[in-house]
Amino acid sequence: SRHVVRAGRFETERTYIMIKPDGVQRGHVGEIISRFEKKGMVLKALKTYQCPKAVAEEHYKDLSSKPFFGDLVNYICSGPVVAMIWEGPGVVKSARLLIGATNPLESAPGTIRGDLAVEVGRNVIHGSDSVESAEREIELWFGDKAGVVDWTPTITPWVRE
Ligand code: IDP
Ligand code: MG
Repeated sequence: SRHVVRAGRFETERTYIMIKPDGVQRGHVGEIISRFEKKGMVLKALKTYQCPKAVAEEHYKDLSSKPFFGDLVNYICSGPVVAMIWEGPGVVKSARLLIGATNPLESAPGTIRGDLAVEVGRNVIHGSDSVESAEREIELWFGDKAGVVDWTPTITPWVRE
């Protein structure tokens, strides 16, 4: 019928978004999820997770030679994270814009980091930096596919043309 929204009608991409332990401890989970929902992105998976060191090291392996790598891994493993997959048109770049610059003192007001953080080592949230990184990170954090749901919101034609 004309009320049925067919999956696959719209071009989409996926990104890996993670609320880091400081964001969870400070009670910003709801606010952060709300920003992605309001934008029109679609939540495809969500879990709380106590990250083992090996997963944090693999996630940030490109930064393994940096002097802050050890602190970064300890930070990510310092408490539960909220791991998510979000989908939407150009969602990788769009999410990075919502998140703001890596250093929260340089993130624009209105961005998540610009509004909620002051230190690069406590910058509340992660978002994949490319489509390739997103697919790698989704495989790393959701490789078992548990909680990953392929669905299309019925309001999609009011968000997508
Ligand atoms: P991104 O999270 O904006 O993509 P990346 O350069 O990929 O930034 O760095 C990953 C994470 O490593 C940052 O979000 C931040 O938590 C941490 N980090 C980056 N640069 C520094 C630094 O100079 N000192 C301490 N931590 C850093
Ligand atoms: Mg990065």
